[in-house]
Amino acid sequence: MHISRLTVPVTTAAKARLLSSVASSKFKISHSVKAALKSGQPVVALESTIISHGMPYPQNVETAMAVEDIIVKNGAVPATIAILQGKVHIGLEKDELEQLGSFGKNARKTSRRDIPFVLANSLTGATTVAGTMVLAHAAGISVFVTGGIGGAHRGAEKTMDISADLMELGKTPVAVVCAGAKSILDIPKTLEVLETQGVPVTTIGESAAFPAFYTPDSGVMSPCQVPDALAAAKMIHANQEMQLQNGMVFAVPIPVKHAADSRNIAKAIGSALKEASDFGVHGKEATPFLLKRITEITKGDSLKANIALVKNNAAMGAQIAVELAKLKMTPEA
Ligand code: PSU
Ligand code: MN
Repeated sequence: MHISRLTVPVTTAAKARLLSSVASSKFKISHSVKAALKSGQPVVALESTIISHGMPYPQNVETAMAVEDIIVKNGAVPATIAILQGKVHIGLEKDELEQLGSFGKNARKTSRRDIPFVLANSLTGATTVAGTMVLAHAAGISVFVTGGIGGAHRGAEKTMDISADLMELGKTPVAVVCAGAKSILDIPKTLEVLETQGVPVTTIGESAAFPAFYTPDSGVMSPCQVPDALAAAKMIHANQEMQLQNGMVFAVPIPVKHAADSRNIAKAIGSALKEASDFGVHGKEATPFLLKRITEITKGDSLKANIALVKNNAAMGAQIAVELAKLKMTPEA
Protein backbone atom coordinates (compact mmCIF):
# COMPACT_ATOMS: atom_id res chain seq x y z
CA MET A 1 0.00 0.00 0.00
CA HIS A 2 1.72 3.04 -1.26
CA ILE A 3 0.77 6.44 -2.52
CA SER A 4 2.69 7.47 -5.53
CA ARG A 5 3.97 10.92 -6.27
CA LEU A 6 3.13 10.50 -9.92
CA THR A 7 1.37 13.55 -11.24
CA VAL A 8 1.86 14.47 -14.88
CA PRO A 9 3.97 13.43 -17.83
CA VAL A 10 7.61 13.88 -16.90
CA THR A 11 10.93 12.48 -18.03
CA THR A 12 11.58 8.83 -17.23
CA ALA A 13 14.25 9.68 -14.70
CA ALA A 14 12.02 12.20 -12.98
CA LYS A 15 9.18 9.67 -13.04
CA ALA A 16 11.25 7.14 -11.15
CA ARG A 17 11.93 9.75 -8.50
CA LEU A 18 8.30 10.84 -8.28
CA LEU A 19 7.18 7.26 -7.86
CA SER A 20 9.18 6.78 -4.68
CA SER A 21 6.58 6.47 -2.01
CA VAL A 22 5.63 6.53 1.66
CA ALA A 23 3.13 4.42 3.61
CA SER A 24 -0.33 5.46 2.46
CA SER A 25 -1.98 4.19 5.64
CA LYS A 26 -0.64 7.29 7.38
CA PHE A 27 -2.27 9.60 4.82
CA LYS A 28 -5.75 10.86 4.08
CA ILE A 29 -5.77 12.78 0.83
CA SER A 30 -9.00 14.67 0.14
CA HIS A 31 -10.98 13.74 -2.97
CA SER A 32 -10.35 17.03 -4.75
CA VAL A 33 -6.61 16.89 -4.11
CA LYS A 34 -6.35 13.25 -5.13
CA ALA A 35 -8.22 13.87 -8.38
CA ALA A 36 -6.09 16.91 -9.19
CA LEU A 37 -2.81 15.10 -8.48
CA LYS A 38 -3.84 12.16 -10.63
CA SER A 39 -4.67 14.29 -13.63
CA GLY A 40 -1.82 16.77 -13.30
CA GLN A 41 -4.02 19.70 -12.34
CA PRO A 42 -2.41 22.46 -10.25
CA VAL A 43 -2.41 21.93 -6.49
CA VAL A 44 -1.23 24.40 -3.84
CA ALA A 45 -0.19 23.23 -0.37
CA LEU A 46 -0.99 25.38 2.67
CA GLU A 47 0.49 25.10 6.15
CA SER A 48 -1.42 24.85 9.41
CA THR A 49 0.84 26.38 12.08
CA ILE A 50 -0.19 29.74 10.66
CA ILE A 51 -3.76 28.73 11.60
CA SER A 52 -3.06 27.28 15.06
CA HIS A 53 -0.17 29.43 16.24
CA GLY A 54 0.16 32.31 13.77
CA MET A 55 -3.20 34.06 14.06
CA PRO A 56 -5.92 34.35 16.72
CA TYR A 57 -9.29 32.60 16.46
CA PRO A 58 -11.60 33.26 14.61
CA GLN A 59 -9.56 35.32 12.10
CA ASN A 60 -7.35 32.27 11.58
CA VAL A 61 -10.25 30.15 10.32
CA GLU A 62 -11.78 32.97 8.25
CA THR A 63 -8.40 33.61 6.63
CA ALA A 64 -7.74 29.92 5.98
CA MET A 65 -11.09 29.58 4.22
CA ALA A 66 -10.68 32.82 2.25
CA VAL A 67 -7.22 31.70 1.13
CA GLU A 68 -8.63 28.39 -0.13
CA ASP A 69 -11.30 30.30 -2.11
CA ILE A 70 -8.67 32.54 -3.68
CA ILE A 71 -6.68 29.51 -4.77
CA VAL A 72 -9.78 27.97 -6.35
CA LYS A 73 -10.66 31.25 -8.10
CA ASN A 74 -7.17 31.31 -9.57
CA GLY A 75 -7.56 27.85 -11.04
CA ALA A 76 -5.78 25.58 -8.54
CA VAL A 77 -6.83 23.11 -5.86
CA PRO A 78 -5.94 24.03 -2.25
CA ALA A 79 -4.42 21.37 0.02
CA THR A 80 -4.19 22.53 3.61
CA ILE A 81 -1.88 20.10 5.40
CA ALA A 82 -2.12 19.04 9.04
CA ILE A 83 -1.91 15.92 11.17
CA LEU A 84 -5.28 15.18 12.76
CA GLN A 85 -5.31 12.53 15.49
CA GLY A 86 -2.28 10.81 14.12
CA LYS A 87 -3.26 10.89 10.44
CA VAL A 88 -1.62 13.11 7.85
CA HIS A 89 -4.33 15.12 6.09
CA ILE A 90 -3.59 16.51 2.65
CA GLY A 91 -6.58 18.80 2.11
CA LEU A 92 -8.87 19.70 5.02
CA GLU A 93 -12.66 19.87 5.00
CA LYS A 94 -14.29 23.04 6.32
CA ASP A 95 -15.22 21.45 9.66
CA GLU A 96 -11.65 20.20 10.07
CA LEU A 97 -10.30 23.72 9.45
CA GLU A 98 -12.74 25.06 12.04
CA GLN A 99 -11.70 22.40 14.58
CA LEU A 100 -8.01 23.04 14.08
CA GLY A 101 -8.51 26.81 14.25
CA SER A 102 -10.46 26.68 17.50
CA PHE A 103 -8.03 24.11 18.95
CA GLY A 104 -5.34 26.78 18.37
CA LYS A 105 -2.15 26.30 20.35
CA ASN A 106 -3.46 23.02 21.77
CA ALA A 107 -2.38 21.57 18.45
CA ARG A 108 1.26 20.60 18.54
CA LYS A 109 3.48 22.82 16.44
CA THR A 110 4.93 20.24 14.08
CA SER A 111 8.19 20.76 12.29
CA ARG A 112 10.08 17.87 10.62
CA ARG A 113 11.50 16.65 13.93
CA ASP A 114 8.03 16.44 15.52
CA ILE A 115 6.36 14.29 12.83
CA PRO A 116 7.24 10.84 14.28
CA PHE A 117 6.14 11.78 17.81
CA VAL A 118 2.84 13.25 16.63
CA LEU A 119 2.06 10.22 14.45
CA ALA A 120 3.13 7.60 16.97
CA ASN A 121 0.98 9.17 19.69
CA SER A 122 -2.06 9.91 17.50
CA LEU A 123 -1.76 13.63 18.25
CA THR A 124 -3.05 16.61 16.33
CA GLY A 125 -0.18 18.53 14.82
CA ALA A 126 -0.21 21.82 12.95
CA THR A 127 2.61 21.75 10.46
CA THR A 128 5.17 24.53 10.09
CA VAL A 129 6.77 25.45 6.78
CA ALA A 130 9.32 22.64 7.27
CA GLY A 131 6.72 20.08 8.36
CA THR A 132 4.38 21.04 5.53
CA MET A 133 7.17 20.79 2.94
CA VAL A 134 7.98 17.24 4.05
CA LEU A 135 4.34 16.13 3.77
CA ALA A 136 3.56 18.09 0.58
CA HIS A 137 6.53 16.49 -1.13
CA ALA A 138 5.50 13.03 0.04
CA ALA A 139 2.10 13.64 -1.57
CA GLY A 140 3.59 14.98 -4.82
CA ILE A 141 2.79 18.68 -4.36
CA SER A 142 5.49 21.12 -5.43
CA VAL A 143 3.98 24.58 -4.79
CA PHE A 144 3.24 25.79 -1.27
CA VAL A 145 1.83 29.13 -0.10
CA THR A 146 2.31 30.66 3.32
CA GLY A 147 2.71 34.04 5.04
CA GLY A 148 6.32 34.12 6.08
CA ILE A 149 9.09 31.59 6.50
CA GLY A 150 11.02 31.04 9.70
CA GLY A 151 14.64 32.13 9.68
CA ALA A 152 17.76 32.93 11.62
CA HIS A 153 16.69 34.75 14.77
CA ARG A 154 18.45 37.87 15.90
CA GLY A 155 21.36 36.77 18.05
CA ALA A 156 21.51 33.41 16.23
CA GLU A 157 25.30 33.61 16.36
CA LYS A 158 24.96 32.99 20.12
CA THR A 159 21.68 31.09 20.52
CA MET A 160 21.94 29.03 17.31
CA ASP A 161 18.18 29.58 16.90
CA ILE A 162 17.80 29.03 13.19
CA SER A 163 14.44 27.72 11.99
CA ALA A 164 14.34 24.18 10.63
CA ASP A 165 12.46 25.79 7.71
CA LEU A 166 15.79 26.90 6.25
CA MET A 167 17.33 23.42 6.42
CA GLU A 168 14.19 21.91 4.91
CA LEU A 169 14.40 24.36 2.05
CA GLY A 170 17.88 23.01 1.43
CA LYS A 171 16.74 19.43 0.97
CA THR A 172 13.10 19.17 -0.08
CA PRO A 173 12.01 20.17 -3.59
CA VAL A 174 8.98 22.32 -2.81
CA ALA A 175 8.63 25.97 -3.87
CA VAL A 176 7.50 28.19 -0.99
CA VAL A 177 5.61 31.35 -1.93
CA CYS A 178 5.74 33.85 0.94
CA ALA A 179 5.99 37.54 1.79
CA GLY A 180 9.61 37.17 2.87
CA ALA A 181 10.49 36.90 6.53
CA LYS A 182 9.46 39.03 9.48
CA SER A 183 11.98 41.42 10.89
CA ILE A 184 11.62 39.68 14.24
CA LEU A 185 14.33 37.68 12.46
CA ASP A 186 17.77 38.64 11.27
CA ILE A 187 16.99 38.89 7.56
CA PRO A 188 20.58 39.20 6.25
CA LYS A 189 21.59 36.09 8.25
CA THR A 190 18.48 34.27 7.03
CA LEU A 191 19.50 34.93 3.43
CA GLU A 192 23.07 33.82 4.18
CA VAL A 193 21.83 30.49 5.52
CA LEU A 194 19.58 30.01 2.48
CA GLU A 195 22.57 30.70 0.24
CA THR A 196 24.63 28.11 2.12
CA GLN A 197 21.76 25.64 1.76
CA GLY A 198 21.67 26.20 -2.00
CA VAL A 199 18.17 27.67 -2.01
CA PRO A 200 17.22 30.04 -4.83
CA VAL A 201 15.55 33.13 -3.35
CA THR A 202 13.56 35.14 -5.87
CA THR A 203 11.43 38.22 -5.48
CA ILE A 204 8.45 38.37 -7.82
CA GLY A 205 7.61 41.89 -9.00
CA GLU A 206 9.11 45.18 -10.03
CA SER A 207 11.79 45.39 -7.38
CA ALA A 208 14.44 42.86 -6.37
CA ALA A 209 14.13 43.86 -2.71
CA PHE A 210 13.54 40.93 -0.37
CA PRO A 211 10.30 41.79 1.42
CA ALA A 212 9.99 41.97 5.20
CA PHE A 213 6.50 40.48 5.57
CA TYR A 214 4.53 43.53 6.82
CA THR A 215 6.48 45.85 4.57
CA PRO A 216 7.62 45.39 0.95
CA ASP A 217 11.32 46.11 1.41
CA SER A 218 13.69 44.67 4.03
CA GLY A 219 16.61 46.73 2.77
CA VAL A 220 18.29 43.55 1.53
CA MET A 221 18.21 42.38 -2.08
CA SER A 222 17.06 38.97 -3.24
CA PRO A 223 19.66 37.26 -5.42
CA CYS A 224 17.03 36.75 -8.16
CA GLN A 225 14.05 38.69 -9.44
CA VAL A 226 11.33 37.64 -11.88
CA PRO A 227 8.38 39.66 -13.18
CA ASP A 228 5.50 37.23 -12.82
CA ALA A 229 4.04 33.80 -12.09
CA LEU A 230 5.07 32.30 -15.43
CA ALA A 231 8.71 33.26 -14.91
CA ALA A 232 8.60 31.76 -11.42
CA ALA A 233 7.03 28.55 -12.76
CA LYS A 234 9.82 28.29 -15.34
CA MET A 235 12.37 28.33 -12.51
CA ILE A 236 10.54 25.56 -10.65
CA HIS A 237 10.28 23.56 -13.84
CA ALA A 238 14.03 23.96 -14.48
CA ASN A 239 14.78 22.88 -10.89
CA GLN A 240 12.62 19.79 -11.41
CA GLU A 241 14.06 18.94 -14.80
CA MET A 242 17.55 19.07 -13.30
CA GLN A 243 16.27 16.89 -10.45
CA LEU A 244 17.75 19.28 -7.95
CA GLN A 245 16.45 18.24 -4.56
CA ASN A 246 16.45 21.67 -2.94
CA GLY A 247 13.42 23.82 -2.25
CA MET A 248 12.94 27.37 -3.50
CA VAL A 249 11.72 30.63 -1.97
CA PHE A 250 9.52 32.99 -3.97
CA ALA A 251 8.99 36.24 -2.15
CA VAL A 252 5.95 38.35 -2.97
CA PRO A 253 6.02 41.86 -1.49
CA ILE A 254 2.89 42.94 0.39
CA PRO A 255 0.95 45.42 -1.80
CA VAL A 256 1.78 48.95 -0.63
CA LYS A 257 -1.87 49.75 0.15
CA HIS A 258 -1.94 46.92 2.70
CA ALA A 259 1.52 47.44 4.18
CA ALA A 260 1.76 48.25 7.87
CA ASP A 261 3.34 51.48 9.09
CA SER A 262 7.00 50.52 9.23
CA ARG A 263 7.81 52.61 12.32
CA ASN A 264 4.91 51.13 14.31
CA ILE A 265 5.92 47.64 13.28
CA ALA A 266 9.58 48.25 14.16
CA LYS A 267 8.53 49.56 17.59
CA ALA A 268 6.22 46.60 18.22
CA ILE A 269 8.92 44.15 17.15
CA GLY A 270 11.44 45.87 19.44
CA SER A 271 9.08 45.57 22.44
CA ALA A 272 8.13 41.97 21.64
CA LEU A 273 11.78 40.96 21.32
CA LYS A 274 12.63 42.62 24.63
CA GLU A 275 9.76 40.82 26.36
CA ALA A 276 10.82 37.49 24.88
CA SER A 277 14.32 38.05 26.18
CA ASP A 278 13.11 39.25 29.63
CA PHE A 279 10.82 36.22 29.98
CA GLY A 280 13.43 33.82 28.60
CA VAL A 281 11.12 32.65 25.79
CA HIS A 282 13.06 30.41 23.46
CA GLY A 283 12.97 27.33 21.22
CA LYS A 284 9.71 26.51 19.47
CA GLU A 285 7.83 29.03 21.65
CA ALA A 286 9.81 32.01 20.35
CA THR A 287 8.09 32.57 17.01
CA PRO A 288 4.47 32.11 18.23
CA PHE A 289 5.18 34.37 21.23
CA LEU A 290 6.56 37.15 19.04
CA LEU A 291 3.70 36.89 16.52
CA LYS A 292 1.10 37.11 19.28
CA ARG A 293 2.72 40.05 21.02
CA ILE A 294 3.10 42.00 17.78
CA THR A 295 -0.62 41.52 17.04
CA GLU A 296 -1.48 42.71 20.56
CA ILE A 297 0.91 45.67 20.62
CA THR A 298 -0.26 46.98 17.21
CA LYS A 299 -3.89 46.45 18.30
CA GLY A 300 -4.63 44.30 15.29
CA ASP A 301 -2.97 46.49 12.62
CA SER A 302 -0.28 43.88 12.01
CA LEU A 303 -2.95 41.16 11.80
CA LYS A 304 -4.75 43.09 9.05
CA ALA A 305 -1.53 43.31 7.04
CA ASN A 306 -0.84 39.64 7.76
CA ILE A 307 -4.22 38.57 6.40
CA ALA A 308 -3.87 40.77 3.31
CA LEU A 309 -0.44 39.43 2.44
CA VAL A 310 -1.44 35.79 2.84
CA LYS A 311 -4.34 36.34 0.43
CA ASN A 312 -2.02 38.08 -2.01
CA ASN A 313 0.45 35.20 -1.79
CA ALA A 314 -2.37 32.70 -2.38
CA ALA A 315 -3.33 34.34 -5.68
CA MET A 316 0.30 34.38 -6.84
CA GLY A 317 0.98 30.82 -5.65
CA ALA A 318 -2.08 29.50 -7.48
CA GLN A 319 -1.03 31.28 -10.68
CA ILE A 320 2.44 29.76 -10.36
CA ALA A 321 0.94 26.28 -9.88
CA VAL A 322 -1.28 26.81 -12.94
CA GLU A 323 1.68 27.86 -15.11
CA LEU A 324 3.80 24.99 -13.79
CA ALA A 325 1.09 22.44 -14.58
CA LYS A 326 0.95 23.81 -18.15
CA LEU A 327 4.73 23.58 -18.52
CA LYS A 328 4.69 19.99 -17.31
CA MET A 329 1.91 19.07 -19.73
CA THR A 330 3.92 20.37 -22.67
CA PRO A 331 5.85 17.52 -24.27
CA GLU A 332 9.57 18.02 -24.05
CA ALA A 333 11.27 19.19 -27.23
N1 PSU B 1 6.35 33.39 10.53
C1 PSU B 1 5.19 34.04 10.40
N2 PSU B 1 4.04 33.40 10.68
C2 PSU B 1 4.01 32.10 11.08
C3 PSU B 1 5.26 31.41 11.20
C4 PSU B 1 6.38 32.09 10.91
O1 PSU B 1 5.20 35.20 10.04
O2 PSU B 1 2.92 31.55 11.34
C5 PSU B 1 5.26 29.96 11.58
C6 PSU B 1 5.45 29.09 10.34
O3 PSU B 1 4.72 27.89 10.52
C7 PSU B 1 6.94 28.79 10.34
C8 PSU B 1 7.19 28.67 11.83
O4 PSU B 1 7.30 27.62 9.65
O5 PSU B 1 6.38 29.69 12.42
C9 PSU B 1 8.64 28.82 12.18
O6 PSU B 1 8.83 28.51 13.52
P1 PSU B 1 10.32 28.33 14.08
O7 PSU B 1 10.91 29.70 13.99
O8 PSU B 1 10.14 27.86 15.49
O9 PSU B 1 10.98 27.35 13.19
MN1 MN C 1 13.73 28.14 16.51
